[in-house]
Amino acid sequence: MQDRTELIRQDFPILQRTVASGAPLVYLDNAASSQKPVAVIQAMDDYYRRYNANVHRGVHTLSEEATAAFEGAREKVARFIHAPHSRQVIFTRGTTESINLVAHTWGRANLRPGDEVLITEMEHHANIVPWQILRDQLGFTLRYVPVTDQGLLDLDTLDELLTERTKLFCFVHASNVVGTINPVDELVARARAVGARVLIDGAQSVPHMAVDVQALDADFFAFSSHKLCGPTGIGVLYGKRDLLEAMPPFMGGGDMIREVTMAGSKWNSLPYKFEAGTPAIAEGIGLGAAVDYLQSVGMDWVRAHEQEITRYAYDRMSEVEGLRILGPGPEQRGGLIAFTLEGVHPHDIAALLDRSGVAVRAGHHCAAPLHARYGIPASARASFYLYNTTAEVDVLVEALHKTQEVFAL
Ligand code: 7TS
Repeated sequence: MQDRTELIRQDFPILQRTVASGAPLVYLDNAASSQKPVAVIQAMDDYYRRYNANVHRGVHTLSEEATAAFEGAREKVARFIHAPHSRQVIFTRGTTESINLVAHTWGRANLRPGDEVLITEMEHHANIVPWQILRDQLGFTLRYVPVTDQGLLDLDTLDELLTERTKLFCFVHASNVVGTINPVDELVARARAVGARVLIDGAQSVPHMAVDVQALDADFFAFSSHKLCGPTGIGVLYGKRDLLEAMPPFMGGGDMIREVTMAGSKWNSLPYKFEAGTPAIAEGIGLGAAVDYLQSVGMDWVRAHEQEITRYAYDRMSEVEGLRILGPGPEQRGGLIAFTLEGVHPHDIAALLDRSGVAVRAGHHCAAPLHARYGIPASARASFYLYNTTAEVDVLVEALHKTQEVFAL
């Protein structure tokens, strides 16, 4: 496994650099954004150098080539997540926009006072705030599944929280703070039993494990390209076809219409109905290259590698005195560990780790309600990906010991 990782590391030029202190980069902030392999950088460079043009418009060679590459990327993404058809893959700016799209279109068309939307206490703000805004406008009720001390969803509460009033159940597949991989099958089955639709936030799952949106039976599924070795500025909303067909458009403009007169307009077919304006073309092509890259490595390998690193990190970090890990044991989590260190503010942890070349994130990770649930304002977080090694975990643990010594003085 170690040899394979060394080969993978060579695909990521940025991993060769040092940081301001002169230490080699140990990049453990993958839950915020991942690094990019040469294949992705080259695919985008190639588009700009050789066939840069707008898509879906021109009949000239460059536009046809750009359209073929952009739509080819959509096909790749569809196969990657096992969508029945690429027209169910809608390109957005990212997970945040995908969830807002569902709120603005499906939500507005289907939710009214007396209805309930159920989310959870472990959601990223992207899966909380759009529902709060819509609730304030439409007058439905927003409810939250509580999280246990161990960082699991408290499923005992579902009997009371999931009722025939629940129209939509939105939950994160893998948490960006406690790391928990939620029991999607059970959650979807419970939603189905009361006739609720399901939206799954896959921002932290699709980059790290094989995902089959049909097997999960998701009605809506959202994720971002930049966390899976692709560029920023593009992401995906997958939806069941009948739902997407019935939904009104999101934004109005070019590409999303079939016909426009001064009296009114008719909408284009899927996925274009939801893609107004010139899309992020280079980014779409880059995302396609990222999917190819991850598939060439194999998502089962990525998951197994991260499990090994996470188990190792969990054990080694547990040795550090005063260090408290948020969330469940390594078996129930994805490849990240958020933690606090007694007597040291998480921002100070991150700043001191940076001196040793270790990049981690500190803050509430856009999950303020979850931190409030644990009675802490912030945490530090190490998050792993396919190119990380156990040797890098050793650098992290060594730097954590140093941090503690600095603050013990
Ligand atoms: N949902 C989850 C579970 C996330 O982790 C994130 C980003 C998002 C939604 C939003 O994704 P975006 O691409 O639209 O911004 N999470 C993080 C994080 O944990 N640190 O930085 C970004």
